[in-house]
Amino acid sequence: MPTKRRSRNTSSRQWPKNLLARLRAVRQKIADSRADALLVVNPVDIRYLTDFPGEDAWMVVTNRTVVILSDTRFKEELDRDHAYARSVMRKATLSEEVAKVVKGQKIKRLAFQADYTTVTQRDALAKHVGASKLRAISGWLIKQRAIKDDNELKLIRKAIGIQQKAFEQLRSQIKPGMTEKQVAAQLEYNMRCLGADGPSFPTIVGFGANSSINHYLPGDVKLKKNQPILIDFGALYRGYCSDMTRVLVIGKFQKKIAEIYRIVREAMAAGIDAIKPGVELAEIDSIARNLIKQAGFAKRFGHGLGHGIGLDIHEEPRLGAKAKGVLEPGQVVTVEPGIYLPGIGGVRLENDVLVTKNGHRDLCDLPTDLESAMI
Ligand SMILES: [Mn+2]
Repeated sequence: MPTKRRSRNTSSRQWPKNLLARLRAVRQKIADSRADALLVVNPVDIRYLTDFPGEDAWMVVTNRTVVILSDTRFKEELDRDHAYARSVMRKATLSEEVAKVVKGQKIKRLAFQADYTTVTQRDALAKHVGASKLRAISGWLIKQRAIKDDNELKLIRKAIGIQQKAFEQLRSQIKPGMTEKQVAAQLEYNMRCLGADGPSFPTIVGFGANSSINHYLPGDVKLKKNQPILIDFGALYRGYCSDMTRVLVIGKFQKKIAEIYRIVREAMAAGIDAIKPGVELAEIDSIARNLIKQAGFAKRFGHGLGHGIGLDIHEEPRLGAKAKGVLEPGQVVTVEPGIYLPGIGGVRLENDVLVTKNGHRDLCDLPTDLESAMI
């Protein structure tokens, strides 16, 4: 069923306001760097600037125009939903089509995204556009995308809403004898039924000792009572990701798991409490990490405390010991401390937190107390 927004955009040649603000910021960057245009090759960035989610597309942004280089598979969608951008159904290779735009728009300096352009693509661009016209740039959109606008926040909140509802449903569906794969499938099914476009990444479900493996792939083992069940998952909603981790048990946690659960919960709360604009990213990590260190588990928490979420499941800013910079209003970050005991099990808890003007807002509100973890 077409959404409200779609029908409003039908055949509209007016740029949606929220996209126009994003485009202006990019154009400022282009002007500041004394280029005439930016070639966008990262599909996520194309979506960010135009709302067009299609694959195999490149895009050229100049001061006056935006040209999406796509192909006929996407023509109907582009004409119907994204008529505010110029689209070209390409006949030649992408770099040859870029060369045509460069010529047509009299572009002398074309900035391109060094972080997403392969060496082969750069060589082809050099051949067709001319090496002297190319300027490699890095980081522009990553930095811009770290600060979410109201429209993005709405979509992230929607993804989080689906994620949480799906998890609540799962609590009553999860039964001894189910496999990790079945639990993951049920959760992803719940999210889809609640309106998600899919999971924001492949769902992690680990039973028992498997819960200590950070990026575990669900397997065929069957759930037993009193085993920790680590579930790390998220919903994708119109391109935007949510991310959450909880640990459940049918019955009771063994003593060691209950012990690390309490420590991780405290570390998570301390990390979230510390979030406000101007605080060093590394400081947030160390506040949470110190609690785990003091409890004697420093070596059992190997990864960073968190990361930004948005159109990518992992994006800027990173909350880690080596992260540079400070938190800024509009960023949405995960806070996800963990303690992993090989052969025994692991606990990680993760919420998504918005940096506000004066502090933060925890966008996740499912409980984390030990009693709520027991089914
Ligand atoms: Mn995460």
